[in-house]
Order: sequence, then structure tokens, then C-alpha cells
Amino acid sequence: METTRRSFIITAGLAAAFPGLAKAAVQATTRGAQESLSLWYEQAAAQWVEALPVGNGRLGAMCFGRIAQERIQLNEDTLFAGGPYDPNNPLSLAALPQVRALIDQARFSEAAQLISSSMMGVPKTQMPYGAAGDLLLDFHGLSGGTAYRRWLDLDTAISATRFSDGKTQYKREVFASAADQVIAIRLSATNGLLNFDLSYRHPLKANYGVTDYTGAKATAAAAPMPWDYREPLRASERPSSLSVRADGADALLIEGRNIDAAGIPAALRYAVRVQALGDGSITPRDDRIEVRGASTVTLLVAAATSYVNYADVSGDPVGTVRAQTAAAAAKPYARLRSAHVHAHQRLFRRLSLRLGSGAPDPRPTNQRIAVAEQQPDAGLAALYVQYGRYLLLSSSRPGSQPANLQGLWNEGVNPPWGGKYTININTQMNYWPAESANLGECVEPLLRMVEDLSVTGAVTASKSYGARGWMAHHNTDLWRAAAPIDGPLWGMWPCGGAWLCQALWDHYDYSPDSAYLRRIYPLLKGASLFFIDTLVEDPQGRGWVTSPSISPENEHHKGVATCAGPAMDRQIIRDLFGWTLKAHALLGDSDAAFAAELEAKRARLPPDRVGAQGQLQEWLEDWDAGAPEQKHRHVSHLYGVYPSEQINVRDTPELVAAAKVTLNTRGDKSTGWATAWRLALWTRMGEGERAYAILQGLLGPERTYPNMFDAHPPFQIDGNFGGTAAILEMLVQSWGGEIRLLAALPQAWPEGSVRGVRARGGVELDLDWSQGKLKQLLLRGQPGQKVKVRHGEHLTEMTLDAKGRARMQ
Ligand code: FUC
Repeated sequence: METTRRSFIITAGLAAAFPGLAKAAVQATTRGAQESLSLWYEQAAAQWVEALPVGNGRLGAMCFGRIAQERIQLNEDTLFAGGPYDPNNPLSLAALPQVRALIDQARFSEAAQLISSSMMGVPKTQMPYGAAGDLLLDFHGLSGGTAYRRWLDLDTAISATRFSDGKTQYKREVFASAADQVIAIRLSATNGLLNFDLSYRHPLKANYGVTDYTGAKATAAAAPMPWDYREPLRASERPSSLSVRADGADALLIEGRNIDAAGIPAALRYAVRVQALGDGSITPRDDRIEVRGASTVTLLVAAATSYVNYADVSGDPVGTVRAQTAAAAAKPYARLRSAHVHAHQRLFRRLSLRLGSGAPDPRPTNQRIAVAEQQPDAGLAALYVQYGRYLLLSSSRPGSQPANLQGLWNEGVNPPWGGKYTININTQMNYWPAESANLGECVEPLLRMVEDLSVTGAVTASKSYGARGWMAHHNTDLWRAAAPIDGPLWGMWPCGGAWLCQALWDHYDYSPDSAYLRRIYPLLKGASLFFIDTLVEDPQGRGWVTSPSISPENEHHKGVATCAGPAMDRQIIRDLFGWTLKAHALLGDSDAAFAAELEAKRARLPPDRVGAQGQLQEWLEDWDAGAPEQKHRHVSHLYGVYPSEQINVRDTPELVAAAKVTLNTRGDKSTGWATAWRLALWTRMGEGERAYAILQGLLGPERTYPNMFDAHPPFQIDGNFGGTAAILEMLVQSWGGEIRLLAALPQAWPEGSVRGVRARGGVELDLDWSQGKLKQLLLRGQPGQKVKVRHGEHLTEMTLDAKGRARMQ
């Protein structure tokens, strides 16, 4: 660990508040938290969801570890379909008053029809994410091997494969360097030589026949996967726009175009350059590189597109990939590797976690996942957290695009739901662990996306609503489209942008910094202005409501979701106005009229309601019991419980009771992300055993693929991130001005420790527990800072010393 453990003081009164602590405070800090930090396997990946991901935020690869034909599947995070476009429907503004009037008259189906004909974006879908193709390495004379193993070491962010053919030992390692902006592939042979051809394969359409994306019944194991390639792949199939040729004495240059979609023309060019270095002979021949008689070869892979920003596609991908590979080729492999490891560990090593004994598990990762639902495996839960952190670091780094529905990793040009940004839960969930898991930097790409949306979404606000400020509906893409898509049941929801602001606010709240606050304030203010202008009076006098809206994707009557003022909207807007008011005060904004209006509107947002079944009402009307999908995956109205804190066990116990009624009706099993949300909700409400039962379902083979990617199914990365945040939340919670320790610790984890988890107010914690009881706590923060800590019934205020530390034992 790079973190030096510092000295600390004992805060008066704590020993009394936490009986038993002092006795148990042994050498836990020096022993440190341990976990096994590798995913490992005894066979090559037979399908994409067995391959191992590497990524530097922008550039990604899936490593298959195939013996005779290695497959490295590439992604570049701006390689989306289409080009800059304006999706705003010119009929929208004129239709708005009539839509609202129909909703006021409870003529919801007619309102939905009018939305469908006049308000949806043009086109009605957004641009899908793509893939940058495969590197295929065909090895001569290799067909099988012994002593096979492949792994992904989360601590170094290197994926590796080793095997022997009886005489020669082969090793390959792959990493995506944030420091040098290339993927490096190192191949070596001991007691023998490498002979292979390297070629490039264009991504084919991945249409995997999974039609019921939302069905909770389909299992990860059962879903048909036509990406299940066991045969050698042919590099010959390629579109006419693709060129693959030698580029200099030792490199291959691939140039291609993105695809068009839904009538939006393809506007991006992309390039991939592979430079081969090593001993033996390296000869580019037409569309391949031949490597003969080498003992060590390094392949440096760069990829780029002509994307500059959502409105500018004038970049020079060929120039970029030439410069990046040339710069990397000038450095010895050992330096590339150490720069990569350093850039990764600087962030990754900030948090460590041990659940249970921390002893390494002798089974390969896929075997542990296969039985995780039946057999307790505390180490697997800890690995899931570190894998979630690894995935966030690998798919969302300063300068990259935000993590999309698949993070960064995608096989074909037709991913599920377009592999874009669904912002009615999925993108938000991707960032749930960012702050607590000590990876606040990973939010930067999301901040820049919101900055873009504050421009494109201002056009949508003004053209479609006649409103100031900015907004986004339930999806966006590389081009920052903000109009509603898909249909009224999915798209006609005005709070996507407002909810994204939560990640921006949380970043401030976890790491207070006034320069950062000044940067996000215009975004908060703009998001708030949109609602100031568009909230309407509920005709029954219940207050200010959104109209038209939906409670995301849930029908209140058969076939119709259109409504006014669903609970989630009221909760999100209450938070948004609250963050904006806090920022307004902290920054001393002189616009007093704006703050007064926010206060007034916030006070008249209808409060949460408890319905006839004792449930938390999803809508303003008590429709819940009659809604067609009682087990719906979305639990939008529980936003107030988690990720918000409006509904909580301390201040609103009656609403918590109602939330539990709702969750019991919805059931514990759902899609990957929806399972992770249920886990986070029970955790936040302090129900550790229930949370643990749900977690076992999440870790098992129905919701976790062999490579530990989350299964919606199919693969969607949000469950990995939601699960990561929820597991940490079982140990440390930060809400309501307090830090709660072990608030949902299950009996299955009597021992453990965590180092480097973060809490609101810029506090960092180390924590040890044993026999289910807190043993030791260390806090780091600002000198003199006061921190309220709750453990069980005890609430204590700790004051950090002159070095900004405090200890409890
Ligand atoms: C929302 C969810 C689906 C899926 C999609 C990407 O529409 O309802 O389950 O996760 O986003």
C-alpha cells in the first residue's frame, strides 16, 4: 500500500460510546486489509462475456486468451454511429398545452398519443455505440497447451495468459495505458519461438437474438449468445469503406468509417494503428504483419476517431494514432509498463477491503460465481467491489467519455439499447460508487457531458418547452441529444438532466472545493431554471408538478405511463433545488429573486404520500395496487431512499415503512441493475440480512457472467457499479450529516476491514470489525473538523486533530 498510516488521537468520550472498542484494537492497521485481487481462469474465453476487459477510460480491449488464435477485441469510446444532429421536434411546443390539458382531465392515453405524434425526437432513436474491431493473432503450429491459466490482476490492471506446449512456455500480457494512450500487448516464448500473423477484423453486427431485454426470467447462462465463437475468425469480411495496409516497416494502419443510423449520416472517420516491435523478423504484408522466429514481441495499439466534440468531427485520427504509437515505441516496454502501473495504482490503491479472513480462494473465478448463490463467499463480494472500482477507472477517466451502458466494452455495432447513456437510472448508477470508493476523479467525464447537455439541452428546453435553462429526457448519446426518444412510455420524462446533477453535487459534497462548486453552479442553476419555468399547478391544488411526465417506464394503467408529478420527479426536483440553494448561498450569488423563487417552489412540491396498501405511492394518485406490473424493475419512487436521503430511518420512519411495503411487492429478483438498486435500498434502510440475500443473487450466475460483468441480461455494466456502491454502503454510510458505521453488516461477515472509504465533508475512513463489532476507526479530514459518527444507537461527535485525524478504539 502506498498510503502511509499516520498517527492519530483518541477523541474523548468515544471509548464510552463504543464499548468494547479499546480491547479489540490490535495491530489491525499494520496488518492491513487484504484481498485477493485477481480474476483467473483455467480455460480460454469461449464467449465475449468470458473475455477479460482492460481500458484506460478511452481505449478498451477484451482479451480472450485463445491459444491458436488470440483475439483482442477493441473499443474506442467516441466510435458511435451518426454525426452531429438536432433531434428536437418542431411540433413539440405547440402540442404542449394540449398534452397538459389532457393530463389534467385524466385523459392519459390521448395525451400519450399526442406526445407520440408531436413531441418525440426526430429521429425517435439515438445513435448506437460501436466497436473498433478485432486484432487476430494466428499462431503457426500451436493448437493446444498445458499448464494454461489466464487472469486479470486488478492491482496492476494487466491481463495475462500463460501456457506451455510441452516444450515452450508462452506468456502474453495486455494493458491499456492511461499514461501513454496505447494498448500494449507483450508476447514472449521461453525455450522456443513465436511465429504468427497479425490481422484486423471489422466488427460484424452482434445481433444476439435476446429480444426480452427486460425480462427478469432470462438468465445469463441461458441467454443465447451468437458471439460464442469457438472457431477461428476470418479477417476477410469487411466493408468497402475499410482500408487495412502496411504503414512503415513494422506497422499496420486501419482506416474506417462509423455507420449511419436512423437517417443520421455517418460523420466519423476512425483509425487503428498497430506497431510491432521485437526480435525475429517483423514484416508487414498487405493487410497483415508476419512475425517469425521471435522470442519477444510488443504490439502497440492506438485507436482514435475524428470526434472533437458533439458538434465538431474535424479531428485527425490517422495523425493521432501515428503519433501515439511512435511515442510509445520510443520507450522500452518496461517503462511503458511501469508508467501504466503507476497511473493505475495511484488511484486504485486508495481503497482496500477485506471481508472475512481474506485468505485466497483456491477456485477459479468462474467456479466461485457458479455457486455464489448457494455458498457464502465473502471474498467474492470484496472482489466484486474492487472489480467495480477497476471497471470505473478503466471506463471513465478524466478526458474520456463517461461510462456508457457497457462502460467501454462492446463487441459489435448493434449493442443492446444502443450502448448509449440511459439517464433514467443506468448512467447515474454507474457513478454511485465513485465518491465512496475513493475515485472521485472518474466523475470528470460525466461533468463534461453535463456541460455539453447544458448547451444542447438548452435548445430542447427552449424549442420544446419555451423554457429557460436546460434539460434532458431519459437518454443521451455521443452527440448529446436531449429530446425524448423511443415513445411516451420511455422517453417523455423531463428529469434525466436533473438527476445527473446529483453526481456533480455529490462530488462537491464528498470533496468540498469552491473552484469546483463555481464550475457546477451554472449547471445546477440552469437545471433549476428549467423547472421554475415548466412546473405547473396540480389542478387539485396539491402543489407544483411536472407535466407531462412518467414514473420511469412503469405503466399506471395498461399501456399508459403518461402522468403529472410522479413521486420521483418531486423528489429529484426537491434535491436539485436544495443543491442549487446551497451552492447559491455558499458562492454568495447576488440573484436573490432566483433563490426566493426556488425556495417558494420547493416548499410547494407535493410531499411523498403513503397509499392504501401502506406503500409509498409511485404517483400522485394511489394507482399502485392496480398498476399492471407489480414486480416492475424500476423502483423510481424509492429514489428518495437511495440514492437520495430524503426518506431515511432517522427522520421519516413512516415513509421507510412504506418503502419497505413497496419493495416487498416488487420482489428481490430483477434485472442486474434493478437487483443492485434493491440491494442498495435495503442496505440504506439498515436491513443487512435482506441486503445480503439479494447480494448473493447478484453475485450468482444469473446476474454475473464468468468475467464478472453484470448480466441484465444481457451484459450491462450498471449492476457492477450499483453493487459496488451498495456493498460499501453496508459498511459505511454517509447521509443526514452523519457517518453510519456497519449499519447493514450481515452476520455472514463477522470479520473485516476497509481502508480509504470516503464520506461526505471530505472525510476518509479506515475501519476494522471483528465478531460483528467495531474494533477500530480512523478518520482523516481537515484539522479541527467535526464529524458525527453513529454506530448502533450511539452518536458521537469527533473532532479531528491538528493533523486532521481522529481515532476511535
Ligand atoms: C432502461 C431499463 C432497461 C435497460 C435500459 C438500458 O430503459 O428499463 O431495463 O436497463 O434502460
